[in-house]
Amino acid sequence: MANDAPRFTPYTHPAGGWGAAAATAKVLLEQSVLTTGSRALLSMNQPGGFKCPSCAFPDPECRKTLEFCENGAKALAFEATKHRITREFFQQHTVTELMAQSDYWLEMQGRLTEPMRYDASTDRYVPCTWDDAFALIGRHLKALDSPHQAEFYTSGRTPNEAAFLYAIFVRAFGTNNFPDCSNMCHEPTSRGLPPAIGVGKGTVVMEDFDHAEAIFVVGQNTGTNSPRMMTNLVEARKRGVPIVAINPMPERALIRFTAPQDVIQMATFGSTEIASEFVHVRIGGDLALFKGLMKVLFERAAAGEPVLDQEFIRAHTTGFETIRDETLTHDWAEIVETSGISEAQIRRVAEIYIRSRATMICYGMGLTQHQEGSRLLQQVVNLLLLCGNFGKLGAGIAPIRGHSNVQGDRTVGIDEQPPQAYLDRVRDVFGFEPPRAPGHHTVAAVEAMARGEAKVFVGMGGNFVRAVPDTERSYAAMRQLALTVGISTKLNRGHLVHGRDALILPVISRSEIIRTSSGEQFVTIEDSVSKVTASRGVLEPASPDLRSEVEIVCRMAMATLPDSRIPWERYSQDYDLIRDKIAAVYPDIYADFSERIKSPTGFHLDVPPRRRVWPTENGKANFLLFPGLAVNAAVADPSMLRLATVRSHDQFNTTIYSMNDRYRGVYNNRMVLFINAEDRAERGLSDGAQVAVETISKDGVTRRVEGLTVIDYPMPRGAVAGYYPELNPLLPLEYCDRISGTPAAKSIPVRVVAVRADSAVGG
Ligand SMILES: Nc1nc2c(c(=O)[nH]1)N[C@H]1C(S)=C(S)[C@@H](COP(=O)(O)OP(=O)(O)OC[C@H]3O[C@@H](n4cnc5c(=O)[nH]c(N)nc54)[C@H](O)[C@@H]3O)O[C@H]1N2
Ligand SMILES: Nc1nc2c(c(=O)[nH]1)N[C@H]1C(S)=C(S)[C@@H](COP(=O)(O)OP(=O)(O)OC[C@H]3O[C@@H](n4cnc5c(=O)[nH]c(N)nc54)[C@H](O)[C@@H]3O)O[C@H]1N2
Ligand SMILES: [Mo]
Repeated sequence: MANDAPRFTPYTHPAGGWGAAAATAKVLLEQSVLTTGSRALLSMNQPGGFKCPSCAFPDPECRKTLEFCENGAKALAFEATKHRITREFFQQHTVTELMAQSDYWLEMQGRLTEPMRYDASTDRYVPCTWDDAFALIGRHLKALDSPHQAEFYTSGRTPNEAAFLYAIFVRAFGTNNFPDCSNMCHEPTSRGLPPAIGVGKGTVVMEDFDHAEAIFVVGQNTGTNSPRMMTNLVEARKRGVPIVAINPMPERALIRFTAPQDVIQMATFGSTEIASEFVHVRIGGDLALFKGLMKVLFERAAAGEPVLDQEFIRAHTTGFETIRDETLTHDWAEIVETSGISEAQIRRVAEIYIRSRATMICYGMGLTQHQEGSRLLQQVVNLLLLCGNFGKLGAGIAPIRGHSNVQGDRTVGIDEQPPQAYLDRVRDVFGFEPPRAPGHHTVAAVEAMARGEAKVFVGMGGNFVRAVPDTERSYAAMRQLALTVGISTKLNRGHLVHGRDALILPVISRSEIIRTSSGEQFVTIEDSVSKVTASRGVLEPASPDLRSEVEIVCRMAMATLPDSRIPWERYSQDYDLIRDKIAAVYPDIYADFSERIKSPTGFHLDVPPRRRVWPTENGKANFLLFPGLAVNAAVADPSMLRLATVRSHDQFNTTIYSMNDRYRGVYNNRMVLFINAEDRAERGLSDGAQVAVETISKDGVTRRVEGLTVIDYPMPRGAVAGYYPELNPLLPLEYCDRISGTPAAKSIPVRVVAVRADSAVGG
């Protein structure tokens, strides 16, 4: 499917409902998996079955219904597809030819079936044995001058057992170079929250949704990216709980949503109004909004109203006066101008917050992907602390994670800045001295490749080159490498932008059975609310020549570290042995892992702030000052617009399921730019005009994407949006949050350039 002329038809139905049911059936049919797929769906997220490979939203503790959503079903259908990529496929297409195909086309070719090695003489991937593949990896890694010349990427589908051993292997090899997808995603959560509350994770569990008296959903497109959370929001609305949605895009599902499993509501075409307040914030305007809310609280407290939880603040926190005094320096005009929200609405939202005795704040990429994402999240904590919204039922902070095991991978060691205590445990348990210096995160890894320092890239899942910023520079950097290894289920761009040597290693997916000499194995994952559950695939592997991620890690280790005393071979056969080692390295949270995982509904890892215990340096929860109202550097250019790169309803990150974005009313084409009609008219453009977009930056590099169609959309003034990954060429590598290294993908300063004579150039 190519990009045809885009069609824009506003979606007037509630999100979810029959539209979602129809879309689910259609995709199962298209991937020819109606029977296997439907059978597998019955096991998805059920005790004894496998965890949905899509998002990290938790399962309900006691819901009896089928537990999947339209997009989970899509993820499964595309994983369980009947289509296969064979050696004949690679024989028919050179890599250069494949490079000319779209991401969508590559995905549609189906599952990878056997290991392949790049052959430069024919520009083709050719079959190779697993033994040869591991030998090649071992040879390259052993030939490096320093272990720091290798980068070991992880994407968040990799289960705990594989990630834990990968972390041990790479540290035994000698580096902490662990770029991972989290570095582009919730890293501000992992780095920003610890100084404030002592943990870099969310503090809520599923049960809290049933007790919250107000729920904030900030910078998250729930209906598309965490659809199962919609059930919680619908239930909360039915209890009369106010929901405050804060977003520059009026996302359909946050306005009206019908739960596809709610049969009565579907039969009567009813729907639930979701947001009681939709706050149409400007891109990056959240800081000003939060300060406005806090200002209302401080003003009313000063007037004698009991709006703050003084006792909690006294007993548990530090820094209150500092943030109060700074907040009060901002006047309303400044707050309203920066946030784009009227004082009246800010006061209304503050009223909701004040009345609620238990508030949850959920957030996604709309808050993390800014230049000061980490410090912005600390302001969310400030707001929660003011009313004691930690350590009580229904309250807390809820980062809604992306990949299904991205949180778990970090917990078990995928961390370029590992805590020294973890390294000590690794030394004691495994008997080697791990490297102590911090390694590379994603942006640093690309920089090391570009400088020619990094030589080897191993990708445990994911699609690194497509996910990272600055596409052109990143492609060039990858192409300089000596070896690239893609450990994957599906063909993607990452296999085509490769090093001098390159391998594609196909893996058994989440929904498939893993058999070893010790019998069928299961793996575990940790969801967004720190709950660990077992995942056991039910389908036959897509090909007999696939290997599990655990086995691939073990065999890379054996090929690279022949003298290692770690029993890699035994781990690859018996995953209980790996879980015993996880328990040994993390006695505080994973004690008795093998026993506890027998519970069909899993178990929660301890999150101390839930008990009002703060593992910070001073043992307190800390109000942290972030002066001013700006989360992104100012740009002195009157033509500047802020661009947010977002997901459509029909994609999973770099995997494109179709060219449509149903809830936003866009069909046939992803090369669109959502723009406010006034911003558009001011630039002399007509609705539907063809434009190019250019990044405004001082580094002398021209970053430009052509072939975009402008679409009038209810965006705030000065804000535009378009799709990731097509717009990644516009995002400069250095344009990231300093604390976490997370690229500021939601706030790229751009200008729009008309490309047709009939529409004048806008600045
Ligand atoms: N079906 C599906 N599910 C997924 C994924 C997928 O691609 N497809 N990806 C998974 C992954 S890895 C992740 S991280 C999550 C991502 O899930 P989301 O966090 O929902 O990700 P995005 O689509 O990037 O969009 C975030 C939202 O932020 C808003 N936004 C943009 N700028 C701002 C701002 O300045 N302030 C505020 N308040 N909002 C802003 C956008 O309008 C958009 O609604 O979903 C996970 N689940
Ligand atoms: N501009 C911009 N850039 C962004 C973002 C944005 O919002 N805007 N979002 C960022 C975010 S939040 C994230 S998380 C990253 C995502 O970055 P990645 O996680 O690197 O990308 P994905 O598209 O999720 O990776 C898809 C590939 O994973 C492989 N795969 C699928 N399932 C499995 C499995 O079970 N095992 C293994 N080994 N491989 C598997 C398949 O081969 C598939 O092609 O992108 C980031 N980049
Ligand atoms: Mo993500």
